Order: sequence, then C-alpha cells, then structure tokens
Amino acid sequence: MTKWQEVNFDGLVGLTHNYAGLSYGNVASASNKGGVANPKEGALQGLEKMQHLRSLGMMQGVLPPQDRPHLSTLRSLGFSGSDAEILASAWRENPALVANLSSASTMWTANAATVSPAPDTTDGRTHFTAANLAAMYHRSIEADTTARILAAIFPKGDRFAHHKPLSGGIHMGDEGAANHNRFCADYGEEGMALYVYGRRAFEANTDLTFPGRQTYEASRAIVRQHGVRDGKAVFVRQNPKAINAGAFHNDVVAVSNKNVFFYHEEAFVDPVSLQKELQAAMGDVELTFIEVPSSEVPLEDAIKSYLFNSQLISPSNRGGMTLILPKEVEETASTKAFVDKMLASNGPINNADYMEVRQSMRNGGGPACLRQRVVLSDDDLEALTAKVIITDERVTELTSWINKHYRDRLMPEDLGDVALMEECFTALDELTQILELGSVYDFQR
Ligand code: SUG
Repeated sequence: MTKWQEVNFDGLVGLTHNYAGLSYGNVASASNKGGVANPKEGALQGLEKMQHLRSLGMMQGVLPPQDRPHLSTLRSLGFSGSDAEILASAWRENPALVANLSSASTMWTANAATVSPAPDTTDGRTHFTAANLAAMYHRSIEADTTARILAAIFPKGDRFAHHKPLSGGIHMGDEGAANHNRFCADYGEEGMALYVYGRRAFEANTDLTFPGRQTYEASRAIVRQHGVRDGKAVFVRQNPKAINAGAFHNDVVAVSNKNVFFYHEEAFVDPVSLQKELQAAMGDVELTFIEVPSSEVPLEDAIKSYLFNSQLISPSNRGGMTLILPKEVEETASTKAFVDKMLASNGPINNADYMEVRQSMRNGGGPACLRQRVVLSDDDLEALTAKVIITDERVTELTSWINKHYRDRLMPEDLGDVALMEECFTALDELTQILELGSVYDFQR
C-alpha cells in the first residue's frame, strides 16, 4: 500500500540575514530594526530544528536561500556595470533599496507557495503556486526564483504541476501556505482546506490599520488553478483586529494538523459559524477544535510569543500530536500555562517541544514560518530531482558549509559591502552543488 507522509521543507537562513525592519505590520520586524543579526547562528538554529523533527521520525527537507543582493532587480532598475559597480552605485544612491533587495526573507518558506497535495486535486497531481508576496517590496522579488527552485525539486509532469505566481500586484496579493490550512483524516486521504484572507481586493477595507496581505481573490484563483474539488475549499476573512494587533499572516493565530484546528478566539470574527462550515465540508471525519480564549491568553501574548506559529505534527515515533514551539512561548506566563494545561487535558496534543529560533523570531518568523508542508507518497519521494531531503550526510555537509561561509555579525549598514555579496554568491554556488539543484539563481559566476 502506498505510504503518504507530510514532509516539512524548511528554509535555510541566508547569509544576509539582518534586521532592517522592512515589514510594516510585523511587530517583531519593526521593533528589532537596526539590531545586530547573527546569520551563522540563525542558520544553525534552523538546522537544529530540522534535526529535532528528524529525531521524532519525521521526513525533513530543505529549501535553499536566494541570491541577495538581488542584482537582477537592480539591473532592471537601470543600474549597470560590473556586479561590484552596481552594488556600490545603488548603495550610494539608495541604501534602503539595497536593504530591500538584500533581505534573507526566503527563509520563511511557509510563504514560498501554496501546495495542494495529490489526494485533494481533480487531476491527482500535487499543485504548486509560488506566492507573489506582492504586499511587501522586499518579498515580491522572491517568486520567480522560488518557482524555479520548486520545479527543480518536484519535476513537472504526471506527479507535480506548477503554476505561475499570480499576476495583478497587491490586488492578487498571495502569501502562500501561511494562510492555508489543510484538514484530513490521514495525509493520503482526500482533505479539505481553509483559505484565510485579510481583505477583498476591490473594497476599501477601512477596518485595517496594517496591511491585509492575502486577498480573497488570490485565494480563489489558487483553488481554481489547482483543481481543488468543489465543496472542499472554505474561505474566511481573518479578524481585522488580529491583523491590526500584528498577525500579518493567519499562521500567527492558527495552526492545523490532520483533523485538529488550534487557534485563538480572536483569529476569526465568528468562530462558531466557521466551525460549522468546516465540519460540513469535512463530512464524516470529525474535526477537533482547540480554541484558546482571550481570557487565558490575550491576543497580544499570542502574537508576542508566537504560540500558534508552532508546528503541529504527528511524529511517527510518538503517539498523538506534538507542538514544536518557539522558546518564547515557554518564557511567556500565559502561553506556558495554557500549553501545560492542554498537555494535561488528555486531548489530541500530548507533547510540546520548545525550540530556539530567536534569530528568525526577531524578524517575525517562528517555527511554522520556517517550513513548507508537502504531503508526498513514497513514489513522489522517489521522483524528486534534487538532494533536498535531510540525511546525516547532508547535515554534515550543510553544517560545514554554514561554518565556512557565514558571518556571525551583520547590521543593515553592512549590506553595501561588496565582499558580503561575493561571499553570498560563492556560498550559493557551492550549495547548488551540495543539493544538486542546477541553475536556479539569477547571478552569474
Ligand atoms: O513577511 N519578515 C517576514 C516574516 C514572515 C513570517 N512568515 C509567516 N508568518 N508565515 C514577513 O514579514 C522581515 C524582514 C526584514 O525586516 O528584514 C520579514 O520579512
């Protein structure tokens, strides 16, 4: 019998990881602006998390960082000359532009794409749409390279289908899987999905003070092009209050696994109606809702600690479900108390593991932001065309690659440094060989 499993593909923290405060509406990114980042520590923390999931019997994949600074964008804006000349003149003229084109934001692979697995689509293929990330300039440059990387890993054909990132700018703003929850009895069975949007494209949305990045129209388009079955997609607007409090993606206030939905009371305007709608779309499989009341965990604590930006997984060597949480949840009294109470309650979630991912957290990225979930069969895994599944050998290679190339101190004022650009391109060149990715980047060597 075919075995299906959920594989987490984590983004490797890139060499230019820094705190430039680029994401308006992302509280952590704004409040850590100008701080000192440690890209090496960030990359090693990410690898540690991947290793932890492997120790629980999970299959783990990795997605590479992208080439930063993104010189091809600078070229398209009229900068010319050698790579060094382009960077130097852009830095002289507009350091903020260079900062935007240097962000290591591709580490948050939950935003890389929306993936509809084969059991859920009419043609029985797994469908990918790389997210256009149109809401934030520094992220809008990710999509083309992301699409190339995904196609290099999941070959186009009778198993995997790839769609172009949605065009249409912020009207079709698409932030990928961060606003997508799939429910199922088991990974290989037909599922149902919830698409959460921040706003409608053609309405004023005067209730939002921070950007509602994902539009309803974008989510609808994804469902159409992926061939998700009728009745198996539910659409709901995220509570504007949650967005205005800093939940710029739904995965800051909700997470699901199989038939369990764990979310904050204020994540949705009308959670009771949503529960009914989800259960109706799910059919015979009973959903379990774990709603965290504001009286126990205020919305602000949930957003500050990233309680819901946890990975909810079904480890193969532990019974039940495990939450992979950021350490910040353990350090926040209300969230720690809630998790302890939940573990003692005999519910479906019976383990909580706290991970140190602070380099990413300071830019608003918790454990769940750092991973893209892809449900794959054994045959799908056989068909992958790059060496992106983590093995002991790959961990050794990646650890020495990080130690060889990464800096342990980086500030926004370092981003004009031509040496940093060279270090980044040299390292990525080597990484494409380690992961056997082929030519997915824009820079020339
Ligand atoms: O898009 N931060 C990211 C964090 C993304 C988190 N992803 C999910 N919730 N799935 C963002 O706001 C900050 C980068 C900077 O300031 O350099 C940033 O892009």
